[in-house]
Amino acid sequence: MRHEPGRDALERMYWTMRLAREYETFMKRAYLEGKVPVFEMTAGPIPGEMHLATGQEPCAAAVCAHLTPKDWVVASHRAHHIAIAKGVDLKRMTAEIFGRATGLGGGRGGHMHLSDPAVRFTSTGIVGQALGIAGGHALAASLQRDGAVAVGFIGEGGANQGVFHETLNLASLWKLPLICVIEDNRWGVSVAKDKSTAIARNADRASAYGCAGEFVADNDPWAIHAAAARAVERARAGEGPTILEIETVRLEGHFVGDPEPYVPEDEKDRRANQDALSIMKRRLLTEHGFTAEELAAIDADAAACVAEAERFARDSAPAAPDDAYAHVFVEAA
Ligand SMILES: Cc1ncc(C[n+]2csc(CCOP(=O)(O)OP(=O)(O)O)c2C)c(N)n1
Ligand SMILES: [Mg+2]
Repeated sequence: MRHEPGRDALERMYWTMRLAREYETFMKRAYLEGKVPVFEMTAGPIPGEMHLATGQEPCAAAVCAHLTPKDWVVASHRAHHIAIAKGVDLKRMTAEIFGRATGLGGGRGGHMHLSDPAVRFTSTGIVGQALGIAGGHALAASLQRDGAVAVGFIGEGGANQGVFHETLNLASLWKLPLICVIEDNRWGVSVAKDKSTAIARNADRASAYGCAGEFVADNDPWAIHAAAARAVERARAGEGPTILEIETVRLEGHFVGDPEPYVPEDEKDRRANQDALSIMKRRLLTEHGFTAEELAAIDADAAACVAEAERFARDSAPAAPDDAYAHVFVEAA
């Protein structure tokens, strides 16, 4: 397995990151429809909360670059970039978020309950729980000896949940093919990591479980790609789990509509220069021989995919209220 991404892998990673960014730009616009000037959570085409992963795209694109269709991915409440990187059907995902009958879950779950069994992707709004579910997939893969690995994506806040300890303890004991990706964006809603977490690096917790731990600084797609390659290799070789802690940046608020009064001004200023997508684009042009035309074609392709998904969702019928109890109760015999 290549630790240094070749041209095709770089193109694929850029495409994935670009698609995720394009998608979330659209999502923010659509979510705010009907909600401005007065923010009202139930107004407009998308009800409920909306969490964007703008800025965190490399975590998903560079990790999922190593996965095959048989591998499992579980994401948290900030799931769009990960769903896209695992190949979830964009049209049906958008319809789900819009509450349409053509959605992945018939429009019942919405943005925080995205699930696409066809590509072995699911998500949960319960903080930290993605790791527990991924641990279950890893146990199944281990028992079935099918060579699959499971990746659970959580935030640094999720790493302080009990499920983190329980899952990593057993996964390490049983040498399960599990990768725990921690997207460390420094914030759990408005709580800074240094106010919630006793140690600086969550990857250091690996020593408590006897598993591997890797820390990747600066949201760097190349470094994430290399560390993820090692983690997947270990998992497939039966060497057990890896905690892969990635220092990333949340460029938007915790949810759309969060004015972030708690983020220091100098951090907001710094963020302006920490956009991994712009940095990657610059590096592809200056260090990797990509042309501006090539990247513009990828950008246009991503925009077209998003436009198609938006059209599909808006043209679909809403989930029927009469259908609300389907899949919830069974008839008693
Ligand atoms: C068990 C649980 N507790 C609290 C919440 C409410 N909540 C949603 S997101 C969040 C913060 C999560 O922070 P982090 O894990 O760092 O992820 P991030 O939002 O930064 O991606 C909280 C407390 C929840 N969804 N589940
Ligand atoms: Mg966080």
